[in-house]
Amino acid sequence: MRISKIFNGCSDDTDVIIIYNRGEPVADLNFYYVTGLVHGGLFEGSYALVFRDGVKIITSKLEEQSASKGIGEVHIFSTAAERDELLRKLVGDAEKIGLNFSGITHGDFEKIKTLLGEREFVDVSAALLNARMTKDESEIKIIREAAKVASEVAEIMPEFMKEGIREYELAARLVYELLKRGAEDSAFTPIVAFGENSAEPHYFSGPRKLKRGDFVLLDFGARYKRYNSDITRTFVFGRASDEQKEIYETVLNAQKLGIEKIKSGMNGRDVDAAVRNLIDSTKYKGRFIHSTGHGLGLAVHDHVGLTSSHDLLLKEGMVLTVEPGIYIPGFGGVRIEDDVVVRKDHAEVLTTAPKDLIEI
Ligand SMILES: [Mn+2]
Repeated sequence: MRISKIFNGCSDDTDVIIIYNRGEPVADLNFYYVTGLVHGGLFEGSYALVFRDGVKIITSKLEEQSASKGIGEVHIFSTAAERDELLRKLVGDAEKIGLNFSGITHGDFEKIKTLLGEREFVDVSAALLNARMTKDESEIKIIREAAKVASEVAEIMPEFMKEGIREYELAARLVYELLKRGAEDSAFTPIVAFGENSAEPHYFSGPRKLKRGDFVLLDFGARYKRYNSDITRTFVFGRASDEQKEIYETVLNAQKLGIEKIKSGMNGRDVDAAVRNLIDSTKYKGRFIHSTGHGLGLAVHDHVGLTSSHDLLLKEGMVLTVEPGIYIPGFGGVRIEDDVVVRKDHAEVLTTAPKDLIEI
């Protein structure tokens, strides 16, 4: 199924797609997509050869056990020379070879060209991205699990919000609670922002201590079986002021409207416009300074989502975030984010933590 989706986006005479996973920091997530290898292993320096009738994995002895849990035929090497030889042998006389030009280093491309000699190399990065955009039910099941872990953590975090705790202490607790619940990792460096720091959408966390009256913005996710969730909740430590309540209610209404608008056949640009217009019709006009949402999957930013700068025809099985915010420099900001699956007539919401304003 995944293979035919990918080849549908390639020219008819493409013989094989070679995915080379160098490993961090240039891991090619497509390696995991085509092999289904979601149960561990690093697979550094490994190849997945995607033929129309199946996948062949070339990986090292270190990964032998994990490799057998995927869907490909596994070939093991002990030395770099053996790996080169396996690649030459398994690619055989394929003439037209697809590569992920967006995920391979120039050096690795040159190496493959040297190893395989005179062939035609074409870019199949768009075909890979397109195939990955609509998730199959096995992928959705994993993301649902990742979302469940993140939701549970979002729900219990107020317990740990005490006067004087520092942002990075709360971030450490947050990551601990994720892993304790079975996340294999934090999906990304969590954002823990108190007070005025919450006005910066991509803040991380620092030594700022929690004070009465602060907004507490938590944006984080769980990585589970290589897939990610992404959730944001904003709290008020103490009693919320009228201004804080007004900002919060405006964001919440906009976020709910965004979720209501999502269904298959809708344009992501129109969802973004509806959310943005709601905020811009209030005194917070112009304070929503990023896109409404992004695609979510093996990558946290898996593909373009709900934004004014791109058309995106929503299709069943797409997984998107919906995360409007309002940011007032020097004062603070609110963002509320959920993960949803595009269904025929609605959006299925995967993140379940409460969204009404919580005063701690
Ligand atoms: Mn997000």
